[in-house]
Amino acid sequence: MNKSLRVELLHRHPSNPILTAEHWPYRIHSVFNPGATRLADGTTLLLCRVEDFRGHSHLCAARSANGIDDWKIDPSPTFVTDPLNHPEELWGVEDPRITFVEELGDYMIAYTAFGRSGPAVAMARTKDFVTFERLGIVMQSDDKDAALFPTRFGGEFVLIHRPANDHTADMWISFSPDLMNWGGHAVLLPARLGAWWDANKIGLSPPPIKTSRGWLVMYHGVRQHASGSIYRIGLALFDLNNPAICLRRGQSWIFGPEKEYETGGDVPYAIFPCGVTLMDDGDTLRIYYGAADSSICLATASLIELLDWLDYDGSQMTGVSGFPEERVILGGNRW
Ligand code: BMA
Repeated sequence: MNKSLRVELLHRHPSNPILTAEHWPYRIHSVFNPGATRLADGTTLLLCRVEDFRGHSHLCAARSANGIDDWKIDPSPTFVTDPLNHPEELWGVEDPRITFVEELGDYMIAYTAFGRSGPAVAMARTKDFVTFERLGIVMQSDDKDAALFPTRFGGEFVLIHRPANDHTADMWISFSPDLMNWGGHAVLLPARLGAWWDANKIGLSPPPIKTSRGWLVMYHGVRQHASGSIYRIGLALFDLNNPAICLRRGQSWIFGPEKEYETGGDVPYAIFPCGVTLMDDGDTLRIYYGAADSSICLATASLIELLDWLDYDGSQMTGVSGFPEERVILGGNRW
């Protein structure tokens, strides 16, 4: 394919990877999949997944005035596992997604707690990324890739998450009056089938982004092939007032592993964004992603361009994401 004909929606920062194990003030194996937010003073905070030499992960905060370099990294782990009180964290805490909930005055962190029963979705709240209050498991295993919406809908908090079984991993939506009791579970966005880039296994990437046209959701699709898997990123748009309704879903992926730091590392061909920030121009997104489970990288995108692209490449959805139709038309099993 003529590379000049390719649509480049996400632009890699020239100084990628922006954070690696070498930057860390203490001894670690790798750093990847950071949650991101901008603090009240404009500082970018990354809550990074850090893997130690046991293979267990904890979270560590890195702060930067410009969100690109000169990171001030906490001198010791910021959010460590607490397996005595929270056995679900026995083997680590992973992949945080941060949502500031104005009503609570807190940053809510949805993360993967990895314990004997498998990965589960847990939540914690903080005001300062120094002290944290755990809410514990909110979705039992096997579940991950979760983030909270910043506002309630119809009086309820809303969570996107990704329960999985041996055959399928679709994105789900759930509702809660108090962040503890969850119900109204429904498939939000199903994995496609067959040859699609997002067949069989998908999951939320960063938390949903509010736009004038709806909630823009970046998600990862995992394509299995003979020598492993390829993680790629796609887009979908959900109704502003009812985020259970999918308005459009992109057909093509918009970002995939290409650079050496994405195709080589502990888990080659894995790109995994968990954090996004919006710049003061109201249009530029900074997407922070883990590359090959080995480093942290940055890509920028224009919100307007992403929405325009969805108009062009996306299919209009009716009901629940075209899921039943595809199952009937394409036939076959989901695995
Ligand atoms: C996913 C998650 C991510 C990880 C990716 C690639 O299932 O566990 O944390 O980056 O696999 O290994």
